[in-house]
Amino acid sequence: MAFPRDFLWGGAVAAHQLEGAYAEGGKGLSTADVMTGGAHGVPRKICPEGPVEGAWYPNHEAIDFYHTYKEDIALFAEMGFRCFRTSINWTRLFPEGDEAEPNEEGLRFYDDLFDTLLSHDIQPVITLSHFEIPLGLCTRYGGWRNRRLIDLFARYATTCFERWHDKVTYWMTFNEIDNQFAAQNDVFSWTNSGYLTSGETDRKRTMYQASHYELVASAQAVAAAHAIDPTLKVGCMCSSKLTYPFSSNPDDVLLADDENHAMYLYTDVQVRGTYPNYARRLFEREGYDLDITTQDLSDLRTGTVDYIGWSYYMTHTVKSDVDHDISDSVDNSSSHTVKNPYLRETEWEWTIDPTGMRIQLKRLDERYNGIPQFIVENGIGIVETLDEHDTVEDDARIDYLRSHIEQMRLAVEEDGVNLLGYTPWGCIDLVSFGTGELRKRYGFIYVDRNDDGTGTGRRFKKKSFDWYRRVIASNGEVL
Ligand code: BGP
Repeated sequence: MAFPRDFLWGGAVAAHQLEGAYAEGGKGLSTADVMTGGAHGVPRKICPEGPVEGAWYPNHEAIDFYHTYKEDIALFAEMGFRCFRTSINWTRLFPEGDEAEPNEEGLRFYDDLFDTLLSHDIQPVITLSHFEIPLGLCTRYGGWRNRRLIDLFARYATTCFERWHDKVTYWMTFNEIDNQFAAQNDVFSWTNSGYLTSGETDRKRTMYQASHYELVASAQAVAAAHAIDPTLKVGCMCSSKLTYPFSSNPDDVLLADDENHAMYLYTDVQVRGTYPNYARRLFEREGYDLDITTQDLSDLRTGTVDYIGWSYYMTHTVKSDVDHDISDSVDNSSSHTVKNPYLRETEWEWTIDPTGMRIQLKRLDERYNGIPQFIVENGIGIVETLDEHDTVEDDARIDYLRSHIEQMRLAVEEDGVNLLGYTPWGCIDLVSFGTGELRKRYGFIYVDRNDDGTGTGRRFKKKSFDWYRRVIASNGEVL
């Protein structure tokens, strides 16, 4: 038997991508609520002054999970989910981000959500900040470039641990903390940092400063969780950026090695509790002169994580004699990126590379002496419509997930990797983060809702629904 008996099969979502009800229950505005929909290659844009009349904000209603969660969770239970990863909308608890006391109505929503999950024997797996922060913290303090956010996050995190430590065992602090630097242009800044780049002169320094404050905040949260309840498991969450050399040319190999630091810098700090030498040298060389105190370094040492949560969608390939101009890029891709001739791609040009998942599992296992890992996102976005039988024959999704689960099994069985669980992304169709569209679908459950606002909101089981149910029922034996 490859997977442990208690392996956490489930699915993953993020609050602002499915809850909707963006202004209900005393909720304040978050950065995600003022981010326009992108679509067709147009970058999404943050409107710091608040939602603009006529602009398209897909997550304002999303799939209305705020009102439908009981029915949706019943469907997850039918698939046999053992866990469900979602995030807490920080602004349901602290509408502006810096209130002294949390909003009771927001707390009650999550009380009920977690109780509903537990009544179906589904463990909540909770991310505290998934690519959003209260807009107030962004406009008043400049988001994570301000040290003040460490304390404000600590208050939010402590509120959550105190309230739910007996309902939630597995926590993550920041979603994809290594995805800090999205905006190369001056249009917006996305991900978890919540600072606006407009007028920014030294964006990379700001990025490392903001991520340092987040790393300290994360470490303090880990320590606080353990003090409140030593049985809590708090992980980091990174986006796998596995990068291959294009050839055996040592220059390509060396380059790929360095590019892999884009993720490992963050796991190194959070697992080992100290900045690696290559990061220190980078800061010195670039003259970043970051605000890093002795107390910060001690906090990092104390608050090391219990496991590594990570997302896996694709791999990258780099070539040393290629150097594209990426000044307009809105993601954090490398200027040395080339196509990998061995890999197919999705409609969004994301490579499909199941073996890469096993390679990354092995690397993290070797780098961090067998630390527990949790694959908390994986999946394929596809444009889909309901057929005449009110279903979607999503064989491409089944193939994608099957091939990844096979590699995961090999990593556990052959390589001895300590894997806690697997939660495919977007287990129910939701708003895509990158494009802001509903048409990029990931779910086992189809939601009848379209980007132009039409649709009944009804839920339909895709072909993959039954397939995944059998996977879980057989503990990964029947694929
Ligand atoms: C990850 C994010 C998720 C999710 C996923 C898929 O980076 O953590 O929030 O959105 O990517 O990406 P997209 O929605 O752009 O297809």
